[in-house]
Amino acid sequence: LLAPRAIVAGVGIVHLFEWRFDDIAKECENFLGPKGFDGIQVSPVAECAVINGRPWWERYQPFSYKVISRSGDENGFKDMCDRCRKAGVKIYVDTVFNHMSATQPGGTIGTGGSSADTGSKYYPAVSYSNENFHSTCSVNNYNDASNVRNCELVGLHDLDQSQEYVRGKIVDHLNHLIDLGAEGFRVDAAKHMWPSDLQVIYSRLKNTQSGSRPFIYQEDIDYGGEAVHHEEYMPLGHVTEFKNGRELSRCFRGQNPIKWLVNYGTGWGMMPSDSALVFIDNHDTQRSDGSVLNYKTPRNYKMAVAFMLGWGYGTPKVMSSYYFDSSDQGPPANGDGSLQNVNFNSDGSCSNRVCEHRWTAISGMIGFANAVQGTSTSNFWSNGNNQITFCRGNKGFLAFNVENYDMNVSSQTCLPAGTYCDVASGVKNGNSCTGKTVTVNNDGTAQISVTGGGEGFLAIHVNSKL
Ligand code: LM2
Ligand code: CA
Repeated sequence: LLAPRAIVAGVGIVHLFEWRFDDIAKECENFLGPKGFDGIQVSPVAECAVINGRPWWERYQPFSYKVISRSGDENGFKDMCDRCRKAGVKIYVDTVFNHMSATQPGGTIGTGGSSADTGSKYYPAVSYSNENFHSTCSVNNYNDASNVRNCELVGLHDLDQSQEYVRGKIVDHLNHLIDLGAEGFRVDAAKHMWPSDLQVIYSRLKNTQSGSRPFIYQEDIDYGGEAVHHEEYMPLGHVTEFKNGRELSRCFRGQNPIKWLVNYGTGWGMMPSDSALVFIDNHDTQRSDGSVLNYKTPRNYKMAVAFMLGWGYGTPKVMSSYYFDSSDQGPPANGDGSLQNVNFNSDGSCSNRVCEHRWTAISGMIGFANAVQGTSTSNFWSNGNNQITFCRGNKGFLAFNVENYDMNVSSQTCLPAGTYCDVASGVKNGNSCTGKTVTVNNDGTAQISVTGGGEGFLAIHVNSKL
């Protein structure tokens, strides 16, 4: 008999954007579990419209609540949930229930073969018909909450969640995903639904297989100045904090001195840490928002992600992308339109995807975030401008250099004496480091150098000690 594998409570969600379920299951076993990731955001799993050119965004146009998409079917979903759970990794599903599809050309079918008369808002495979939707109008006035919530977002037929019938269909779908093994949900377009309706829907959800309430994070883009506020959603679950990506991108592009990070979080007008779901870029902003960093400027990007994972504000989510040149470009696909399996190089990087989550500096910071769980930030030091260092309890130490000159300082690391591997530049491998080493003296100080040629930051922690 095999002993049951311990469920490791990890830190950090990774969005495996447009991955197949079979690849995700393997990634849990081979990489995410061992590295200490908490969970995965999977792309919408419900049947959606098959749209010409197979853009990624067809998945935000549901045709039914059958679990069948280019990622796989219901059996594949369940198998993935089971295998990831055994590896200590949770599955969070991106769920789309603000709307169904927009009006599509006649003859368009869903990824599971279902048909719909989209022009008359008739989706027999759910089944929804015209009376279950708000009457047609366009979301075009963000100063008016009723317009935002009762009209169509970019032409997507807007469901009326105040109807008991509609609530029932949504609840059944989410509970079915829980039965199959989902541990939580990203709620797409939460801003476009009434919090009072969401509250009813969430309250009817089952506990998950791990015996807890589903982890819910609601997508609300709120930079301030609009009618809908994230405070309305905070009592219901976590809420996306979009300011995080913009602010940290400014900092790590050298547009705002990083000395100001001393009170990063609520001190910067962001929501309370225990409500905030934070990320640098997501699948939308990496394409559409030039004010956020993405994989295309890797050095700055890694610094921003590292700060997010190392500082301890909010629940962090890491993006894992495919390469794109234009915003509509779909994921790597085979000639028949099916999603390509993810392939790997001998160094562990992906060959047909970006896979930011496998970058040494980023997976290393997942290890850091696990090691420093439960500690607070202390000993913040800056050079008065663009170099900072700080401790996380006596578990971890971080240094960032955004100056265009080298950083060479003697720092208090708050760590026990010894030799540590820098997880920005390498990993601990037996009793040596593949990257830089740092020697901590008996008084906790160490000589820290962060130079132009490297990653722009340095991170050591108790589990990277030789
Ligand atoms: C979201 N969060 O609230 C998703 O993060 C975002 O990716 C979704 O938009 C959006 N809400 C709706 O679920 C994406 C994509 C849009 C795309 C929609 C629907 O960003 O560009 O809209 O999915 O597939 C596309 C066309 C748009 C057209 C619409 C309807 O780009 O021009 O509008 O389909 O045909 C006429
Ligand atoms: Ca709505």
